[in-house]
Amino acid sequence: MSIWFTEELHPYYRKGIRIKKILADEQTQYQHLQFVETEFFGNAMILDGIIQLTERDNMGYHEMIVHVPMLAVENPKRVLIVGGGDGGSLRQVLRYDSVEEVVTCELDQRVVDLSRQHLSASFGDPWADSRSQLLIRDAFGFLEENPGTFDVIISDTTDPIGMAERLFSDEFYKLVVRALTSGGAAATQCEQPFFDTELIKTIYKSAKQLTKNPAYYYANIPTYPGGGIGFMYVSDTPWQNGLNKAYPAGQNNYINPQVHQAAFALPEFFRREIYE
Ligand code: SPD
Repeated sequence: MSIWFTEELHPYYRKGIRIKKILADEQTQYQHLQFVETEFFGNAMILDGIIQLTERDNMGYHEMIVHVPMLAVENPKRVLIVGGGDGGSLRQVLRYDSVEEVVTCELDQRVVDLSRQHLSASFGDPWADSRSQLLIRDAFGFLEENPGTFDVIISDTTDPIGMAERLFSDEFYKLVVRALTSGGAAATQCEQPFFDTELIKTIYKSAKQLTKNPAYYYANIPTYPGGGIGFMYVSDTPWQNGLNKAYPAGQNNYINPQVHQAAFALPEFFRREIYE
């Protein structure tokens, strides 16, 4: 079998990848969850028709959403991942020897179960690490119950549609900042400069009211709309604190010192929209 999977996140833009095999296809309590084997990108996870990750290009996403805040903070010990049920962010966080505890707050147990089955060749089994704790619950309540607790928070979410829309709200950012320790840092999945300018602008405004040094940065990921995605760094600690720090043990496939710095350089139309 060889078929094209076409994603239409936006009504004016489509992209496609060629698929070899459907590995899993089920309606969970929350969403339509699919795993497919692709021609070029390895296995991929698709939620409600939107590609969440592929084995071949997820490194740009997971290394950037994790290492930028982790390197900025001195010896991060307690980390919270909001979403992230595929385990890609968890795997990167666990590379740090300073980390004592990582809590992942994921709503859908099936995302974790099927990711363990279909992504293990790339991710291993980060859930088996004794420092990792999985909570199957909504992150809002957990954030409310844990002020001043986490050195790093990573919001590794789907797009702002349906139940995930709240994870892009001012209310959510307030809770995230409140749950950070002093000097702690968060990084959030923050969409695409061309397609989501207004949303990103609004989120930057919230982040600016809540912290001293928020900044937007970007990574290239061919299977996402527009070929990439951005992140909001949210902290009083400048992101530049993470430059020239030693990377944790293990191999990086995307981030290096030059990419780390350059990720914060924004195209002029977008820089103006966000920062002026
Ligand atoms: N438009 C696709 C956005 C996907 C963001 N979620 C990625 C999850 C990877 N852990």
